[in-house]
Amino acid sequence: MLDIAKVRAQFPILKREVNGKPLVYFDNAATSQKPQVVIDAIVDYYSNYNANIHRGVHALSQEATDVYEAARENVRAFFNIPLAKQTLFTSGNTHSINAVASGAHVFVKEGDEVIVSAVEHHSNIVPWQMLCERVGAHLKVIPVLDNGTLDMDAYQQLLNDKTAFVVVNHVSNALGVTNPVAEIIKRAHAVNALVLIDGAQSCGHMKVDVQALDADFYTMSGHKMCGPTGIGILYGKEHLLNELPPYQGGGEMIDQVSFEKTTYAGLPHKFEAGTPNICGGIALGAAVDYLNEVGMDNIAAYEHELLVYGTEQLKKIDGITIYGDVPDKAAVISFNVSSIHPYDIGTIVDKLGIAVRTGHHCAQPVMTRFNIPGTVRASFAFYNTKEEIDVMVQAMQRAVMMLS
Ligand code: C6P
Repeated sequence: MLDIAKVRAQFPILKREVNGKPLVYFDNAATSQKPQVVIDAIVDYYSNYNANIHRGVHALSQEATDVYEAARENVRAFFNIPLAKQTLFTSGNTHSINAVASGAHVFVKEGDEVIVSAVEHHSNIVPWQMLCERVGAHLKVIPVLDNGTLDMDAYQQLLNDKTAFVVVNHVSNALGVTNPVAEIIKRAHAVNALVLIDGAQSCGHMKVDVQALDADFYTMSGHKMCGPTGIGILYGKEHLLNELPPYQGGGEMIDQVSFEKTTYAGLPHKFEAGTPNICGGIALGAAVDYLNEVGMDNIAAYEHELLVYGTEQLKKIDGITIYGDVPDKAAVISFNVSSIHPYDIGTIVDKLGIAVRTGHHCAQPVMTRFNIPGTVRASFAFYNTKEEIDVMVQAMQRAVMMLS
């Protein structure tokens, strides 16, 4: 059970007003808010032990290195990643996916097939399209059914001995639907294909165990799980990370450099060229500690309660269409009302202090599939309340009245 008043008190931003109204922040799928402990970790690093890591023998450098590596260990345990060296720090989910796709010519050859789903974010489409163009492979798409779930029969039909990679998000950011990733992985492995799961919308909202899923690669963004922007995680199976060429060359990722030949460092450094986002890594470690303290099961259960309540209340609005209204989903509600443009609704509710996202959510193929320009998207977090949902629904009703 969550003590919501206590939880909310830990997020300073929730006390502010927007346009003269108490902030109702329902844009958590874009980025989560940050608890005081994460803000404190950032201030503490820059105030007390700012130094570059893995480089200096001096005390500050060692202190920063220790805290940074302890943060990596926190993140490792949070996702049940076997080893710290498989827990790679990146700048975010987009970077993590690109790091795999840019070197994936070692796994995907000319004539091979890469399967993506129709509900992917652009960052889990475009890098794979680029790979396919580079190596002469073919991109195949798992279609989405009218209810927002993936067509698993069609997926089965797509799989064959040319399938080299399958890339799917755990939770769709455009619809909120949770995809059956364990089953997707199992079927892909049956044809010896590798699988990358984009965890941008699952991380921080549900318990994720990369080993139980048997994912080959799993990607996340720190800013979606109470951490800062500019930090993310790439998990990969050890033998695959060893095979994957480095994404960037530079300091820290090398073993020996000469003009004749350079050899690379081992994991995780091979993929961490240059001075990393030290503060971001440390703050993500603090975010993970915080989420553990609140409890991922508590978070998932409470957010589901918000989803059920929010869906019920929004359905009272005449002319509403919710996309992806299925039981197995995260606390994300994507909808339109009659033929009103989502942007117009978003603009009016913003005047009432309510932050929702409108538009295509960087998932244009989803919008094309449903023949819409975009949606209004309300996405909840564990620091939101049913009272805030009531405020949003009233505001939506007012906006619809004004725009009808
Ligand atoms: N979706 C949203 O409002 P980055 O920007 O690298 O942190 O994450 C990219 C990304 C990849 N996959 C999925 C499923 C995502 O939801 C996102 C980010 C935000 O929906 C910003 S566009």
